[in-house]
Amino acid sequence: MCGIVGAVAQRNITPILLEGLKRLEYRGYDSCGIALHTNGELQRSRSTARVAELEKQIEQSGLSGYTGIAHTRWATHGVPSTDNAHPHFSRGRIALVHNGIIENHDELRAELQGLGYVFESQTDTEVIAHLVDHLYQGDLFETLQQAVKRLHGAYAIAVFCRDEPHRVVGARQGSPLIVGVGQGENFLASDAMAIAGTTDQIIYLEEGDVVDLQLQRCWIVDANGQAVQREVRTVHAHTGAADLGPYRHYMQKEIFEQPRAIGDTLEGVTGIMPELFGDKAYGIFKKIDSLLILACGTSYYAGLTAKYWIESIAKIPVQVEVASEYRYRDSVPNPNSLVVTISQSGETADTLAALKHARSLGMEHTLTICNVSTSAMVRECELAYITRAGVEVGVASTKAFTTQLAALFLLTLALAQSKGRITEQQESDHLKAMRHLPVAISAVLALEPQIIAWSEDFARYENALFLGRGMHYPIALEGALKLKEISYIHAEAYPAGELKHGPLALVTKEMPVVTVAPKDSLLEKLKSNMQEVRARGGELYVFADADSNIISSEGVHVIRLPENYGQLSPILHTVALQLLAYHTALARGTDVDKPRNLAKSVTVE
Ligand code: HGA
Repeated sequence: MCGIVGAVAQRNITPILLEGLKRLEYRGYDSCGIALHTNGELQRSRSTARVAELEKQIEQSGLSGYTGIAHTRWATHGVPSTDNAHPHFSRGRIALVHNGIIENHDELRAELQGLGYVFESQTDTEVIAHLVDHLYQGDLFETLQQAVKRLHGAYAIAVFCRDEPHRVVGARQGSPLIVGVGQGENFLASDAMAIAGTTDQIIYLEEGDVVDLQLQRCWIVDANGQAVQREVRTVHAHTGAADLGPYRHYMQKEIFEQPRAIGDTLEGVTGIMPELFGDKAYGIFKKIDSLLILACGTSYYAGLTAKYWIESIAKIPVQVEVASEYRYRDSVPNPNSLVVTISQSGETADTLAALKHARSLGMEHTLTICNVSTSAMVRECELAYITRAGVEVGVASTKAFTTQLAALFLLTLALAQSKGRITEQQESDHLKAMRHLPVAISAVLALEPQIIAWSEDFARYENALFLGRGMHYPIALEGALKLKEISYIHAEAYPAGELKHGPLALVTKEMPVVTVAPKDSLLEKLKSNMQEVRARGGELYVFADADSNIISSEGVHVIRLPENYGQLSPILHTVALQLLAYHTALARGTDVDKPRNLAKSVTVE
């Protein structure tokens, strides 16, 4: 989602701002822009195309400056258009970018219009620019502190003023913003990766902070207006995604990276121990009597899969909640519950808010499974397991999901050990199976040609049903989500036993039914559900495994995964479903890495 970069320096910062925007591109955006202090005036360039286009535009105009801000926008208020793209100006004096949503924008707009301000965009952001201009009396830092008191909602803001050429001011509440401290220059950005290479000295702003950046000054006040010192950390952020190599899309590359990603995620795990999750994990795992997992989207399905594992192996009750629902509903808190958040970026606004909500209800023990070690989620949780998927560029999550599953399986084993519910032999068998995952995944990837053959056929459908049972039900959900995200085929997933309670009414020749069918205790029941589909003319696409004993016949297409992988089978079946979604999307000619309307890092509510 939106990305922010800002700089105050003694050199032309245009290349730094553009490079920062490129590094934030993976988050997803629909327009971009840059504003600079040039010859005593505010100048800007905005585009609804890619950052590369903006760069060309800037090369042609020769725009340069020592102070400025830049932005990638993922529209929430107002269509993606040049007028709605940030930076927004007010009276040629204030330039401002924003990430988040201002909930009282209507009220503020009416007030500012009453004062004579003319709005050029449909965004909520423009009200902040005019509000800052209205309150400005010569000190931008003071002004922003006053302005944010009028804002309801979430924001990360970077702003500069024509009349103070060597100053950029920032503020955050509910959206990420960091400061990069340089020598005689300072920076603002949505994450450390955006300015990696320029500085590795990073301050993570806290909720309510307002920061004043000048050439030699980085001054922060907290939500109460008190001056605060925030720790400056040395952060070696990844400098972005590697080349595509032989792959056509990042998603394909990331699917094929999964053996490496899972291997890296498990690297250094020499045995099962709670301390893998942090020094205090042993005491906490001993104490807790249940888990509350909070997540969104794909991460939510990882949580659902973990519920099956944890309840079956560690015998601890698990509740899994969609973060955006949990944060607003009345729930009954259990102070002895371990709150587990799952997020690829560690900046997912809904999950962060749900975490805070859980804490406010008295649940103090928190753990996160996250792919970014410097993220807000990791900083805010007591315990963490960092997956090592590497930068994920494709909007549809692949390697981040399977590495989350690997981490959650480790969590299952560590919890089971803490509760004395697993033998040493079982631990070592599970660990052996986990270590074999990279090889087992490679064998599934080798099925690609068979999956391509299916996808050519599959691409003609407009709807699809996915079925799974037990711990493969969340995998069916994830398979359906992948397909809809990137191919735009409407797909729904059901636990197969639910078929007769409704979705069977949809089954016709035009409704393919993808079935996740490994050999497990529910397979025979699943086979009956498959018969119900065939009896209505539905076409079955079955992902079986070496032991499932399902053979292809008319209307029943079967791809057999090479191994029966027991408890870890969800990970292997996921890989097959990812390939099906990818190749179907490819056959339909969609923009696989940047599906319409979606963003990678969901930093707004
Ligand atoms: N509400 C603002 C910014 C949106 C945003 O933060 N997206 O990630 C707008 O619509 O321009």
